[in-house]
Parts: sequence; C-alpha cells; structure tokens
Amino acid sequence: MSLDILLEDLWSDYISIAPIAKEIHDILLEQGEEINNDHIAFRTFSSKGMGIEEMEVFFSAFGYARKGDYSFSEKKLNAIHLEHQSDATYPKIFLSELRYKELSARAQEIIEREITKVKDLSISELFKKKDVFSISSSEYRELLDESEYGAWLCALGFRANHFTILVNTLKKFNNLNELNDLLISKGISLNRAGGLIKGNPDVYLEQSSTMASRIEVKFTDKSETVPSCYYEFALRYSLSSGELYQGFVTNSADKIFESTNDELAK
Ligand code: OOG
Ligand code: NI
Repeated sequence: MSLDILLEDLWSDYISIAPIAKEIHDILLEQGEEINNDHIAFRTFSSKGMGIEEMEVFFSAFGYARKGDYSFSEKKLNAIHLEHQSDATYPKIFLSELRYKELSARAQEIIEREITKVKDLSISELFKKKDVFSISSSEYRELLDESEYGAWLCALGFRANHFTILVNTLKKFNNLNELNDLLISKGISLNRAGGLIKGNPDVYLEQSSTMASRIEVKFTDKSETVPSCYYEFALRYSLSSGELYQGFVTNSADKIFESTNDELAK
C-alpha cells in the first residue's frame, strides 16, 4: 500500500466518526482555502506488538523516522513523533501509548483481557479491524474513572485520533484567533482546557482544537454515545535558523489530549 492510500483510508475512516472535521474542512474549502495537514495522531497501549515502537516500525516502512520523545506523567503516557524523511509535505505522525500497567489492578485486568484478544494481529491488521475491542458500558465507565485515554481506546480502537490543519498555509487566516473566532461563530465547540490557544511564539507552536464529535458505540451490553475524534489547528513559528519548529510541546499536548474528555475540557 502506498502512503497516499494509507492517508486517504485514515482520513475517510476519521471523518466517518468525526463529522466535526468534515464540517470544518468543507467550510474552509468553500472559502477557497487549501488545506495541509501538520500531523495525524494515534493512540495505543504500551504492550508488546502494539506499542509506539511497533507503530514506529509500521510507519518507517512508509518513509517515516522518529524525531521527538515526550512523556506525560499524570496521564501515564509516552509519546514520540515521526517525520517523513524525504518529503516534508507529508504530515508528521504523533504516536502515544498508555502505560496501563500503572493503573489499578481492575483497569489492568480489563485492558489485559482486551489486548490478549488481538495479540496475534499486526499493526496494519489492527488498523483495518473495526471494533477491535469489546468492553461493556460499565467497564467503559470504570476505565473512564482512571484513564479517559484508556476508555477512549477500548471504545474506538485503532484509527486516526485527529488530523491537524497547518494554519501557516491557510491564506485567509493570519493567526489562530481568527480561525477560532470563525469556528465559534459557526457554533463549533472548542477545547478550552488551558485556554483556547495552547502554547505561544516562545515555544514556537500554538495549537487549538475542537471538542470531539460524539458517536454511538456498541458496547457488549448496549449502545452509548461517547466522544470520538476531534480536529486540531497548529500554527508553527520559525526558529532562529529560519526553519519552522517541527516538534511538539508537552504542556500544550497535555491539554490537547483533553479534546476527547467531555468532563474536563468544556
Ligand atoms: C494527542 C494529543 C496531543 C498534540 O498535537 O499536541 C497532540 C491525542 O489526543 O491523542 O496531538
Ligand atoms: Ni495533535
């Protein structure tokens, strides 16, 4: 499979569960914008066969290499980012994993059981398989109590968590405020955790994001509506070398994760 096809497949799966992204994409296209992706983010469990290192190997076959390492102690997450080695117009890849063995025995038991079900699948099979995991609605809530990330992953499985518009290449928006204002005027709800804009020119990156769309997920006992995926916007600043900063900012990312958290980010 070519990288272009992979990215197209990820995009169509993503907009099928994140109507908010399709809506914003269409609004910007109607305004004559050309949309470029800064990065695409994925979530996984820190476990042999599906952790960020295996995900990195999967993406390295498409020309990607690791450029940055990040850690989120409170959320118990590790993350890395990859950049395409020969074509910088391809989006960066942000990969994070939950160190679920640091959760309670009960949460570990649920997650371990789910991981065991798919332990023989390759990363590409995990991406193809919809409904990878199957938990009950009460297990979802148990996980939610401890790790919103863990609950999200068990409910939604392996897919793009978000695409991110590179605001630098939009023609009509000079800063994030202008874009945020447009979205707010259209009634779109944005992630306000840590403020509407995370970061500043001093850290060479400003980011904002919508709250996740909500979709119906089939749990083993019943269906419930839960947060799915969100859309992000990134404005990058130049380093003294003149090149745009390409990394991520841990304090900002920590708040961007809250875009799937209905309780905290409102
Ligand atoms: C990733 C959140 C972090 C960024 O751009 O800082 C992030 C996630 O929600 O999985 O994407
Ligand atoms: Ni992101």
